[in-house]
Amino acid sequence: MSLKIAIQKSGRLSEKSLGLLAECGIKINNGDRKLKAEAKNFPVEVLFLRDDDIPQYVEQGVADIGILGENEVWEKDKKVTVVRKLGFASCKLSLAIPKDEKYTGLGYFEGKKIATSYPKILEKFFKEKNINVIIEEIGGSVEIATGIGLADAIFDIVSSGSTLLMNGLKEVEVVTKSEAVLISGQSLPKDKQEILDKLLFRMEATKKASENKYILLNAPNASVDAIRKLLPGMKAPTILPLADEGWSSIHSVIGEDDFWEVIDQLKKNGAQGILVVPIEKMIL
Ligand code: PRT
Ligand code: ZN
Repeated sequence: MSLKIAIQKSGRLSEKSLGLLAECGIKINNGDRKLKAEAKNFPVEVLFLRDDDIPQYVEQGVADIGILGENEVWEKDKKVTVVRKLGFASCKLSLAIPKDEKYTGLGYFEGKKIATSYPKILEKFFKEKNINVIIEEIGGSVEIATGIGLADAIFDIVSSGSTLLMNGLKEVEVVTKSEAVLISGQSLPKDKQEILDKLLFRMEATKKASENKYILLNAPNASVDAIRKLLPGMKAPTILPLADEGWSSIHSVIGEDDFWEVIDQLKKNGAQGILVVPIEKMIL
């Protein structure tokens, strides 16, 4: 029994998807880029597919879970469940028009022709806004559609914005934002669900670890109380006496986002020899 995970064969998501599995301790040997590979040390089998096909395979149970952009999940609209957001491959799905056009708000698009690879998402958006548009579905190179006279505007993925810039376009509306997600079929058999739960537990431990740092410092005993309040830690900080009389060593965990600010306050309270080190896994 193994859990079948579909990931993108080659593209923007492939390396990060494999990296995520590796961080969870799942080693996959796919040197020759086959269609399938078994993990060595965890009951999973990885299927390498085009991202567009992943929702369908997961709905049909050919794969049990999959990793892909949320934009593809919305567009394909299959019966799958988003189990977890993964925090990579973040992008916007935006409307863009030729840069010299005067943009007057969403009403600008009434009766306009818009080229996109995401017709369903776009149709739903304009339907909700009660605006009639003509949607021209194309498979790729959407950014050239206005330049060659195929459409008045485009709806596409935007990341840095440089593709739009290079094609003489400007972003005028961000319709939605997307990132990589983990999806599963709507009901997994119990034994597969158990493997998925283990995998999710590992992902959570890895994510928590990346958001936190381990901090060690020395402080005069008189400051220990003040410093304890600054470093609540997972339960409470560890405080150990130093060989030097009157000094203690304090160990704790601190959020990646807070640590610069707290470090200033620690120094004000007499902390010395502050070390901040990465955490590999964190289990609460
Ligand atoms: O072959 P396969 O079908 O598997 O791959 P694909 O070509 O459909 O997808 P791929 O690998 O290009 O992208 C996979 C997923 O990555 C997408 O579905 C998004 O969820 C996510 N993602 C994140 C992006 C981008 N950022 C991105 N910048 N996907 C595409 N782009 C393209 C965009 O289409 C446009 O052409 O990059 C260009 C815009 O980038 P900037 O930086 O110039 O704005
Ligand atoms: Zn694709």
